[in-house]
Amino acid sequence: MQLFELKIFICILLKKQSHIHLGSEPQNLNCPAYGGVPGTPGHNGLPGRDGRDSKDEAIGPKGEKGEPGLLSVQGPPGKAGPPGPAGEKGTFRSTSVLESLKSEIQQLKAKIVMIEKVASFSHFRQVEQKYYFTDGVEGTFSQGLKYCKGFGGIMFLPRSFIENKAFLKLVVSSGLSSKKPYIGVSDRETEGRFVDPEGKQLTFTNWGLGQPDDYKGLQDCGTITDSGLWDDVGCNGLHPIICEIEIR
Ligand SMILES: [Ca+2]
Repeated sequence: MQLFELKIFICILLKKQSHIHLGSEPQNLNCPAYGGVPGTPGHNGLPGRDGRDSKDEAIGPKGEKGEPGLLSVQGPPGKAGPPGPAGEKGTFRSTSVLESLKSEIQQLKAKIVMIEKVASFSHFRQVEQKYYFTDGVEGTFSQGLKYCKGFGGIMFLPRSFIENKAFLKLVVSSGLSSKKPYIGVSDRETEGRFVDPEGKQLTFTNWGLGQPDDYKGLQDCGTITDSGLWDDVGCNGLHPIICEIEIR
């Protein structure tokens, strides 16, 4: 052992003895040292403080988008906006429906009035929308036309076999069949050309055999016999008047 190494050994020995026997901190003995083998690297230290206080003001990258907030949390209402432009004029559909209903009610009331009027006669019969009625009054053909018109109807005129049959039943049931009631046909305007009360050509006829014969040139108005067949007679004779009215 060389002298330098011996000094080091003695110095270290003194340090240990001082620590063991005296229990005191090792004395500051300046032992000579020499370069030895490098030790193993120490552990990493604790993380440093956050960088808020750093003078480095560099801004970090933008964070991820957060979760949406609670829907139930509603902010206070905003200020009222300016009034919008005026809307288009409405269709008033409810008004038109109401007017339609009023019109239907008026029509129903009118029908009821007419039916009550027909029912007030001593004899009446209904075929579909047509009502035939009479109270047995007798008159001339012209009086009959006026009479029926006064009730809003016309002198009865069968326009089909069904109507002719229904009319005959009314005539029989009212006890008027033997008196040959007038029907609304005549050829007063043009001989041989029988027309209805409105002057229109007939679409249905039920003349008896050999009729109309215009007997002695004095028969221009139609009647119905108790067999349901038609016969032309004089227009000034008195015969039962039967009217018809169509109620839709
Ligand atoms: Ca005749």
